[in-house]
Amino acid sequence: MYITKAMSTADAPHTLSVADKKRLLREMLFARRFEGRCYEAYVERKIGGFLHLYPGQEACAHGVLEAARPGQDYVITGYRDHVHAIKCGADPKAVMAELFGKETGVCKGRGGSMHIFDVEHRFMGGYALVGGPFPLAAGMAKAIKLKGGDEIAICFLGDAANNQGTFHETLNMAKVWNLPVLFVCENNLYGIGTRIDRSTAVLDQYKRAAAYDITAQQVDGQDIEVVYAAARQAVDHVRGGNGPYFLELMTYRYRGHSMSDSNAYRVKDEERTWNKRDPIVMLRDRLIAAKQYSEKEYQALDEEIIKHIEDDIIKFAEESPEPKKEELEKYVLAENDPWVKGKPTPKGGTKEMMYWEAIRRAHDEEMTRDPLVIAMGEDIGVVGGTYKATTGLYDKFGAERVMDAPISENGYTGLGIGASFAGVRPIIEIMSVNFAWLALDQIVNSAAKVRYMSGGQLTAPVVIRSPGGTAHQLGAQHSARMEKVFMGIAGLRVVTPSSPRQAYGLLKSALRCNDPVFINEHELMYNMKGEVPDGEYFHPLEGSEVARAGRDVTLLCYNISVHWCMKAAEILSSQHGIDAEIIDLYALSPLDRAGIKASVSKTHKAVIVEEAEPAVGVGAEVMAIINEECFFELDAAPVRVSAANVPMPYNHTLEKAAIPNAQDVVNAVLELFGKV
Ligand SMILES: Cc1ncc(C[n+]2csc(CCOP(=O)(O)OP(=O)(O)O)c2C)c(N)n1
Ligand SMILES: [Mg+2]
Repeated sequence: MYITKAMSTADAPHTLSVADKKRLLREMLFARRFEGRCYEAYVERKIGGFLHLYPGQEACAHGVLEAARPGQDYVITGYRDHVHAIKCGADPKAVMAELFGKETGVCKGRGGSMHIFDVEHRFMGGYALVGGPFPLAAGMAKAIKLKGGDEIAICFLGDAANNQGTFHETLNMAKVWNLPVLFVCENNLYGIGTRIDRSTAVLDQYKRAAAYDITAQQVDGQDIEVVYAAARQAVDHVRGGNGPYFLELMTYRYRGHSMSDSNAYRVKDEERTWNKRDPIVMLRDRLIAAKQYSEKEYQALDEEIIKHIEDDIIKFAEESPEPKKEELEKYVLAENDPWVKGKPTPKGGTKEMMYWEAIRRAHDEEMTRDPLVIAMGEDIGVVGGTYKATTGLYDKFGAERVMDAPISENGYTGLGIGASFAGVRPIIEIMSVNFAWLALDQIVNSAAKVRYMSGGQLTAPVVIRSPGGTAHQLGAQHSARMEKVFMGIAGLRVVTPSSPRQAYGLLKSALRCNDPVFINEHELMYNMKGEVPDGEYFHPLEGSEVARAGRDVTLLCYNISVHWCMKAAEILSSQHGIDAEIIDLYALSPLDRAGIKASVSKTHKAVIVEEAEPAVGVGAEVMAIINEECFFELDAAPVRVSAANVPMPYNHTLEKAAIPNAQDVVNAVLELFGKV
């Protein structure tokens, strides 16, 4: 049995009025019955998937949010989220309809129990990945700070979430950047069936926060008056500009972790002890003892709530329509976003500049235009970026907008995504794409999915830039080409500039567009020179460019491989009389089906050139499109020129052998023409 010693009352002067206590009793009892009815609906198979219920913990959400400004403060939680959403102002009918998977649900049936969103009431979502909301909350706090508002961000999570890296990364950033964020740890002593003393070295969670020099307190989470008093202190601290606060609430869940959990791992004594500390019973009995309430009133209230849930809420959910199958793909990306098409090239001259200078210029122009555009990443501020792309911006825009991030890729990427939820436009630089593996949870599960799972309520308009590719003998862990990973993620746009003009124009459009955009740059291209329009230029985020018109064969390529193909085309033309057309696939997601089809249908032959390994890659995807769109136009089977399927070797000769070059492209074309 594990029972915490922390049953202290907060030493704060804040108290609830009798009227407030009665209202909170009603709200908590409603939550208990609502969740109980969810349980039954699940057994009846009206609700599917994972269902995590809240009985036992009601005083946590209600006590904290009572002390805050629900509907104005930004609130985010894990998957045990129904009650928090309702306390923020979500309509219980729409929450139940969501659980039933209906079109009238808060997220139009796209989210479900673990992903309740009600952005109108600033309930910014429930997230299923344990620890995921930490940096998102800090990001919303960053947005509040930048805009000068007096809201705060509140992050509710469980005890087990504190063992995730995001906990440590976020607490560090929240402290360093003095962010208005309140972390509420609902310590119910378990992460599924693993009791805290079997998984966690430091049992008192508030001590872990204190290690980051964050003000922290641990109180009894079963007593709503205690929770309220402590939360008032915490909220006042955060709203007062004193930085983050960590509030640990000792609590217990009365049901299994989720519906599939039989709860067999818990000791009866422990359950009995905590059952005696039921937050609803404690408040009710206290009111009755003070003669402010009667048993009869309570019975009547309970009956009224049960009837309301049945007659109004369940009925609404039952009778609501299902989402339409034809709308399956709605909410993946922003609809009709004008910036996707870019803008025509401006009239006037051009200027030669390097790739890094073009990126820097886009940052500078956009940050000058909009004070809510910020840049963040490792070494981008004082140093000006590993590849110089943010040179001078720190001096010009200051540390609040050009943020030197700690080495916490998942953390600061999540923080940028969270900031984008609340109106900020972050440009996140990940120093090398190899480090983006660490940020995949936030890119994939937060940025790319949030529009869909919220039924179109919330979007993450962030730009994430990062160089990939093989440079000079950087070895296996610094030579990744990850574009194929990103282009497989629904809800994320992927572009990859092959020239300074594209680097400038794609960043400008990406920043204005309402979708998350990953910009895949290349380590070897930052010093490449090219002409960039003098006027503001917005490159389309979809489509492809004919980099060289030709008759005989289509070379499909992107980023650095466009340059190999240009060289190869010269050789093919001058030495072999073959006129190659080069299609620059600067947009990798979505890929330009029409552009690929048009060129291959004209030349009847295709070679796809990629720097990455062939498996599950850009070439494989383009081949599938050729198959689907113009199989009968082909004179020969399409060919891929790809890297070897090896972790990149250090040795220079081996490295060269692993990566394709212009001659490999020439050879592939000659083979296709039967000339070798
Ligand atoms: C990243 C990740 N790892 C594992 C899981 C599986 N999982 C779901 S809930 C959970 C326990 C979390 O416990 P805690 O944070 O204490 O919250 P509680 O469920 O007690 O409210 C685990 C391991 C997950 N959803 N996400
Ligand atoms: Mg827990």
